[in-house]
Amino acid sequence: PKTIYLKDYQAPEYWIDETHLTFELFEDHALVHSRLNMRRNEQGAGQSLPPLVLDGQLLELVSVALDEQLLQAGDYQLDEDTLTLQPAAAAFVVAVTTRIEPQHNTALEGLYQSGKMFCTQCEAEGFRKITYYLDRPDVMSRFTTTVIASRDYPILLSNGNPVANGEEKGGRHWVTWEDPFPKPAYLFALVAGDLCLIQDSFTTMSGREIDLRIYVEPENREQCGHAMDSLKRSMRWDEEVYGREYDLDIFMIVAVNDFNMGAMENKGLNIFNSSCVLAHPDTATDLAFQRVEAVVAHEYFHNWSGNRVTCRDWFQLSLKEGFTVFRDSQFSADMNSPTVSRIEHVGFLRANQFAEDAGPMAHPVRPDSFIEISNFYTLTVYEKGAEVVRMLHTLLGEQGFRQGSDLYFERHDGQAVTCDDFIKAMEDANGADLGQFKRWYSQAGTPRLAVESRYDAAKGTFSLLFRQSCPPTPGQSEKLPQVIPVRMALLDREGKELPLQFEGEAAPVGTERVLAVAGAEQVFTFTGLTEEPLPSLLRGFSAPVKMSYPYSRDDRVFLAKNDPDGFNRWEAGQALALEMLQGMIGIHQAGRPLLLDQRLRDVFYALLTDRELDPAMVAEMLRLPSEAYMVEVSEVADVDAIHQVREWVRGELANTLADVMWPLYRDLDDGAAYSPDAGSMARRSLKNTLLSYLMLTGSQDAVDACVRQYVEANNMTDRQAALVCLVNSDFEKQKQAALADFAERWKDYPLVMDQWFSVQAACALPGGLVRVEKLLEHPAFSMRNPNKIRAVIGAFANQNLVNFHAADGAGYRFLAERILQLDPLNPQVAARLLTPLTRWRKYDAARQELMKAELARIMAASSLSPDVYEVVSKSLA
Ligand code: HT7
Ligand code: ZN
Repeated sequence: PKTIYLKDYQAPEYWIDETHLTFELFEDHALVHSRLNMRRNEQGAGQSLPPLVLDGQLLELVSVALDEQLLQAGDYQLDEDTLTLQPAAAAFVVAVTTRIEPQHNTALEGLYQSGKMFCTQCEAEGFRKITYYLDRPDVMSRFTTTVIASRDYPILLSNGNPVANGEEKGGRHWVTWEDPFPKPAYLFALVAGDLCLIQDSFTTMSGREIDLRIYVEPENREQCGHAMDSLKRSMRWDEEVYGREYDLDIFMIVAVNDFNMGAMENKGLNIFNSSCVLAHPDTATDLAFQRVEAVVAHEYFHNWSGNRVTCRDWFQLSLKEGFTVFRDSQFSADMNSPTVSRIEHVGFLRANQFAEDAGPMAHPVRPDSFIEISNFYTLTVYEKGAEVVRMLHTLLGEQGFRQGSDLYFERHDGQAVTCDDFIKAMEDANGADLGQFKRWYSQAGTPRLAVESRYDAAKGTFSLLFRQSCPPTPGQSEKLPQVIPVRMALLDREGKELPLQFEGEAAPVGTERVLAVAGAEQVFTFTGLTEEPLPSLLRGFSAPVKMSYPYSRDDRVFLAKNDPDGFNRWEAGQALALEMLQGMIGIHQAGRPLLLDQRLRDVFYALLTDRELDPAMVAEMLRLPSEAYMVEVSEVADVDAIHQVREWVRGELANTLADVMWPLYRDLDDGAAYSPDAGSMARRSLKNTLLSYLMLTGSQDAVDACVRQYVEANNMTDRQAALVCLVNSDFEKQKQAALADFAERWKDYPLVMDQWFSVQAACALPGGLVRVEKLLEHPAFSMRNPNKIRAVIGAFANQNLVNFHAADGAGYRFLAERILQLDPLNPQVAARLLTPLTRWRKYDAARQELMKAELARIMAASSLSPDVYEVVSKSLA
């Protein structure tokens, strides 16, 4: 496979002003007729006309015509990936007919069938599997699309507005759609099916009435209310916070069951994985409700950050994805608790993106090269990219950032641009120099920020010394200093924020500031301090770095109880727990008995007995650092020790605090009618965190409460939480009864069965692999459905660390076999499943050998997809 480099980017030789498509859909194939009004790119004018090289893959070419002349075989060249013609004039029309087989498209890229529905997924390079085209994001065209199908498919959709429809002979009908906004092919969409419609409307800030439509399979009709509500709130929020108004007359969402990712922002016709649309209290957990809200918002926000202003090339992917993730995280923070929402994001980033940044697939937010672009829809591009935009927001301030985004949208509306263009708009709107800041786009790896302090009592000064570095990553051995915004405060002995005055300043300015650390070493000195303060650093995780400061355990306890910044209270509690757990892992490995430092118990006691605190915050603070995060921060991760010590600490906390946990659990388990509001979600979150601790006591009272909660729950959050506790317990009878009941109750609900699968696949009790192999044989499991693959194989390999990393290597072998089985069917999903094997350097020598052997076995297989080849070859390099 060929590597593609950012440095080789060249503007296209031709533009496509208009794209006219006609799809004839049949039961065993589809015919796609395209008519492209093309024009030479003036940049190259003067020289002779270059050949026109159209992208196309897995297509059967039926006919090709140039300016209405049907071409013969010798008039064009056809190879596996391209169709080459020689135009005779600077403006011309190409007409192509291709034959494709959506029914056999298991890769779910291009036009495919999901159940009885036809749908498309064109990002990044799926359009070339539909017809020959200039399939690159900088070629933007106005699309007109006609879909012709049998009456068995009453709903025929594409981008834009419907402009005509009619009947054909033989029970067939057609609809024509016109999209007035030029767009790249990756935003093209088509849907045909027997779908039911949920309709609503939205009045924009300028008074236009937008027709909102959600199409789902009829049995899901009752599960769309939350998505519709989220959509309306997203539309209003984007107007209020970014001044962005929706531009077409219709906005459509379609839910499909077979989808490689979460959703897709096709212009005016978003296609969603049904897991990101459907939500009903009986079938979806609070977490699923929040995900629906976030994904609906994310796809909607793309209408501006991605569609109106798009990417010049795929190296710029974070231009739209990083910015849009930042926008959706701002929205989620505004809709929910901002602190809890940030805690969840940061927890996810640190456990997962940091691991990617430290592994063989590490790459900059704007990668320099790739083999298969689908492999670069990564946590680095999305999540770290969003952190980069967040840092801009922190450095420029709310108003400055808004001025920058206004300028960006105004300047580049209708264009395909680069990350540099985004930064330039931010610079120009603020008179700022972001030259050094741009290194965040080009340097991979997670920077380290070591902080020390010096207090000079005589002078009343307190200095913070910052030292930054960044470890080498593949292809980048040396790194230059980056601009690291550190939001901070100084606290007195009561935890009060002190006024902040830099040396040289006439008077203090506020009690919280952002320090822009730009040098490899940099000192900031504050004056007017009559006692040594305790710094509260990197508040809200103001930069995606690994920061260290020599806090004592008592400092951490103090901060966990007293920091006025909620995020840093959580952070101090996590750091305290992590430090203790790491110490205990060493003790456990040495075979010595474990003992719990009472300071952690004291922090927990304070949280459990202060009824003034936000229950969602308490739930977050009662959660110990995840196993995945503990692996990430380990030099050599001993997954068995991590699991055993962490569970032992959880058990100790449960046993010694059961007396205060029980009354709180009972208060929260008040039998109240279900409500989806944030307060009720927070109470459920704390209640279920407590239940999981109480179950660790192994008492009859606990299992009785758990079974009762399972049986009496009036919502899926409580029912699923109880199921998780039972599945992870030794109460065999109650466990089997709950699993059987759940499967029987929800056997006709694929998304609920996904939960049933993943709860079991993630269960850390011994025998995990045998259980997972049995799940693969369950009639509801299918290797053709990405959600099922993620629910069973993904949950096992990513969440069930002790079983996946079993010392005999059986977990690794199992995963490698599944990847080899899946690769010919769905390369994108197969490549994603590889992630846990790519992390082999984290483990002991014996496991490293076993993991590498499985990677080598995959590498040796014949005809690997470029997707899997790229990940495996880079992992072994
Ligand atoms: N922009 C969308 C990306 C996407 C995708 C990429 C590769 C393969 C399948 C895909 N489905 C969706 C989703 C988003 O970020 O909004
Ligand atoms: Zn996106």
